[in-house]
Amino acid sequence: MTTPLEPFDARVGVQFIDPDGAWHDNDVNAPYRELVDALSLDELQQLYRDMAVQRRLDAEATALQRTGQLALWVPSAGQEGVQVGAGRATRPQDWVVPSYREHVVGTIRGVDFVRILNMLRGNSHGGWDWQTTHFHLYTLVIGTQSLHGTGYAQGVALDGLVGTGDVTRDTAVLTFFGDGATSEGDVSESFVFAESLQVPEVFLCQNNQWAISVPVSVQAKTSLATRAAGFGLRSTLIDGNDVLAGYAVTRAQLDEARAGHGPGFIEAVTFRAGPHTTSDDPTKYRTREIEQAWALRDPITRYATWLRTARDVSDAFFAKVDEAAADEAARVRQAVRELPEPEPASMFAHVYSEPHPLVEAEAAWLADYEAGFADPQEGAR
Ligand SMILES: Cc1ncc(C[n+]2csc(CCOP(=O)(O)OP(=O)(O)O)c2C)c(N)n1
Ligand SMILES: [Mg+2]
Repeated sequence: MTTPLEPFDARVGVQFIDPDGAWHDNDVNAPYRELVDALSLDELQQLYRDMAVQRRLDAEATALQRTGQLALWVPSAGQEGVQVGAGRATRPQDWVVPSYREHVVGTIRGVDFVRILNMLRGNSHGGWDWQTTHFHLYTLVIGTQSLHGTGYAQGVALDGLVGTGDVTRDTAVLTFFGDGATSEGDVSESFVFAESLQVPEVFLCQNNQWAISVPVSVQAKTSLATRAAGFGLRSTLIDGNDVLAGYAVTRAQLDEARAGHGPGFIEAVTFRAGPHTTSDDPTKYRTREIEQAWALRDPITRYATWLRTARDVSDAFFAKVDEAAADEAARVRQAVRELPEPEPASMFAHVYSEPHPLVEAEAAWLADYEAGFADPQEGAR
């Protein structure tokens, strides 16, 4: 049972707010300071609201899975800092290519959380409108979305949507994956293509310390940010549990990509506080001591402390957020229970855009099989 326990080293990575909620200025975060200073109090509070509501929804979704309403839940508790920061750093025209854990990025982009749970209930292979939200569908095949993101970013560049100087037009692709995914060939290939073609893409690696039961210390002997720099990517290490570092660095990296300065990489050091999924039992491979050490670095508590002490945010604000989170959880609970059952044949729709003989044969087999359960008396009544 091994995993790094060292505190985040703010001498090499970007961190504004430390685990105690204290603010830091130094040479490493100085280039991003202006972006943080530009945030209004409303925007700062929105970052908190996003994180706190998602934490509540995470608990709700776990309960829904445990009561048989979902087939599976993929928790994101502990990772809200970088996810919210990065989601809020995108511009409307940008495209997000997620893996399967970036639920709050989806809701920030306008996806109803219920649509995500509809998929995890087993009702759909996807089920949200990625074209209007610019939040692509989840992929469970580790690392493959990295290549999709690079191809998409190449298309964006071919469409002339890079480096025009128009902030409402210039577009970047933000691609998410985990620490474990960096060991996949697809991710290395996407780095090579992105760098050689200079596509407008930012790779955001959430190093949550684990690839299911395998600690990152097994996958890499240098930091992942160092490895990415070896591919020539503009690479930045950040404290992924500091929402302001997540926001400012992603914003700066996306700005560079949109301006036509090629791809970038962010390693966000964070921690998956819960299990890999509801099918996993982390007590089998990590100690309570590790979980407690990381709980002290939680992204939400440190940010709340900073908002209270540095921005005089009052108890009333936090109480209102708790209320809003409980209301949203209640809405989601009811909506999930009321989701209509899909037609079995719908699983064959959208596999290919054109009719496909193999899919047609499988659909016909299922129809025949289902017909075998028909009540022979039914026609006679
Ligand atoms: C190609 C492939 N290999 C193996 C798996 C099984 N698998 C599912 S999640 C996972 C670990 C991924 O870890 P990481 O990339 O760190 O992302 P995290 O789940 O920690 O967010 C593995 C190996 C898979 N889904 N796809
Ligand atoms: Mg991981």
